Amino acid sequence: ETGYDLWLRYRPVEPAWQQRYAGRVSHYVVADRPTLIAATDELRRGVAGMLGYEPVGRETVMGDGAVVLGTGASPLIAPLGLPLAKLGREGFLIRSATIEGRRVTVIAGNADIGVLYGVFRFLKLIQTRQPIDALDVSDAPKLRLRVLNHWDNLDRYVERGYAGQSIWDWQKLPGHLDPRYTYYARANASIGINGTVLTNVNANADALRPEWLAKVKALAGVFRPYGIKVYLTARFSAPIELGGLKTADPLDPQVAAWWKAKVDEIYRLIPDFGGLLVKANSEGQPGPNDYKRSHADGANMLADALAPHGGTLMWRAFVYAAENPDDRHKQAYTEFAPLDGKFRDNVLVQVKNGAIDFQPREPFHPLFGAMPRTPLMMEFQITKEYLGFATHLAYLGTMWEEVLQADTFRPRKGTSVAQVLESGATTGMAGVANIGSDSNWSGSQFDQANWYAFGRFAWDPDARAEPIARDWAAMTWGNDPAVTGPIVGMMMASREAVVDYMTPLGLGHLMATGHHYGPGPWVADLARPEWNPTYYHKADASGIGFDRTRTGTDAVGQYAAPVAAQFGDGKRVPEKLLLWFHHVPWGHRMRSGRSLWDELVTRYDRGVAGVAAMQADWTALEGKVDDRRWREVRDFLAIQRDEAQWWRDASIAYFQSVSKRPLPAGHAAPAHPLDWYKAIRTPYAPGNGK
Ligand code: BDP
Repeated sequence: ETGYDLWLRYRPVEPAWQQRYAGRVSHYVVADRPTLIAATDELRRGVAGMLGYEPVGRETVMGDGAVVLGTGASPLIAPLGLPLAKLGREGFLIRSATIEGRRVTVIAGNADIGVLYGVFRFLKLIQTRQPIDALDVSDAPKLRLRVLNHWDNLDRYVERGYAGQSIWDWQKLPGHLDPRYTYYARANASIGINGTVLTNVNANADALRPEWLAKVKALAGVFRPYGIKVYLTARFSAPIELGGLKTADPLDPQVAAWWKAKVDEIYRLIPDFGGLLVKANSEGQPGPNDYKRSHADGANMLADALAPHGGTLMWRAFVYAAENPDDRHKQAYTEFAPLDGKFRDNVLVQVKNGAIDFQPREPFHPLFGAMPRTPLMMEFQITKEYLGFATHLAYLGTMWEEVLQADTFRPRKGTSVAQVLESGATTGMAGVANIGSDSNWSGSQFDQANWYAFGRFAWDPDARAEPIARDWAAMTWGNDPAVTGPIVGMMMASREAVVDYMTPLGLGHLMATGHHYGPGPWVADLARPEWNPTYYHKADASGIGFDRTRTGTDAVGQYAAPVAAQFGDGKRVPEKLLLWFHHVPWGHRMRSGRSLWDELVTRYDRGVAGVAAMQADWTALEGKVDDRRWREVRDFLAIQRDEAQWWRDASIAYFQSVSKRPLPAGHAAPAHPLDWYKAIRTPYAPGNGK
């Protein structure tokens, strides 16, 4: 196995289960609309793989074991009076029922897409060996937009992508539709993803040219039956670059007219086009600020062009400016919070989970809860830009759960980030994709779990990481508890291990220049202060950490008062965020009784030990999982082990040069002097392609 099959492997079930399941899926009742055809195709494929025979399609119920698929309006389902109303357009219901005296399983939705989602859930029950004899399952997504953001350039280079080239083979589109596109759509539909932004947020206006739109239209055609809409990124200066205008000022009527015409053109080609995503005035991208207009001015102009077509505008809040001397943590909030209520109804402001940039651990972004009159959507990064790329095993489910369950205290105690996302008319979650043309899709077997988990959290932000890991492990590695048990254990501990060996105790952004891979806590020579690791850790002879308390930059002041009080109090702040918010003396007594310095060293070692433990668990699985995937994971864990040690040694060597403290007893000195680590030029590591 290469991993290409993802979690849709559909391998044969054990004989005892085969007997239990087979009687329940003897045939299915046919349907002829595209999404229902996709649903029945999937049912056939899944049953053929797992139960060893192809169920046939019939016009009506022919006997026990029929699977009846359709909407509440279908003649066989309507008389059952199923409670579909509250499930919305994408929800579904799976119920064991009797039709014409026969025992059947009904998979119903209000729309065809619900039926497709229901089929995937039904198959998952078999994949995870649940009984299917007396089913009454209903579910509906809690968020409306569940989208992948591909940071894919038109030349197929994927920014921060570690899984090969972009899967969009633009050169062969629209003439050739790679079967991989359909597989991609199936995989996404299986976890409820219903949108895909095809192009990089660092946008190229060319994507909006007619010849590219023809390619986009072809992809949209493949994805449509699977309930997936396509979106594009809009380069704010496109009216100049493509339209020959002198300005891209959002308040200039000619500019607005250009965008309106462009959007109309897109919808003529793709009537169900999803909308646009914009990165503006951020890291060199053009935007409304270039014309002294606000982000709301820019967003609303584009939103107005999309509104007549039902399109959505996603506008990113990831901004920090070179000219702004303020703590980078504060800049997005400072710029966006005052714009609350100023955006059109079809705008979603897309906010990263933390205020800096996808670090292994960040506190939740203070904008969540701070813009009650503006729909906010979450942006998670599935691709592991700051967590060791594809080779390091880090299951992100635990990180996302931590953020989603954080209490914003806005408007009151008990309002989690998840609840903020779920409130409001338009809701959504975006995930920066980790998908590429590698045979395993995501660059590593375990990174598939992050794609999978993203879909599950977008469907239900209140989901929990562990059951998701269990489902993924069973579907991806088989149902033997002796295999899934250790795998889930590895996954659940993995991200904390990365935090420990890279950025423990609330540190962040400590990587060397040019990539976001190896350690470089000493780097202090980059043009913009906030690009330097020293800006983030502020280690000096007196201590380490970024003072964001009231007497520091007062970033804590952007949180609700009780959160600010907790984060701002050195005694109450969770230790895992201590150095994010406080500059702390090296000798500070930690909860463990150790000094901060000793604790820091202990954490680094704990991280390395965590990787060693994963290696041991994986070694014990040899022969229990297929050889090729087993070896790939083994190799990657060995790389991760070496690099965890590198992070640990380089970081300790550097911080010791500042703290001037001895290592605590039992903790080995770095293998080399500091200069040795400083001299390392990270071997090829993909950057941002700029
Ligand atoms: C950073 C990446 C950069 C992205 C940027 C963004 O390093 O490549 O363009 O975020 O989100 O994490 O816009």
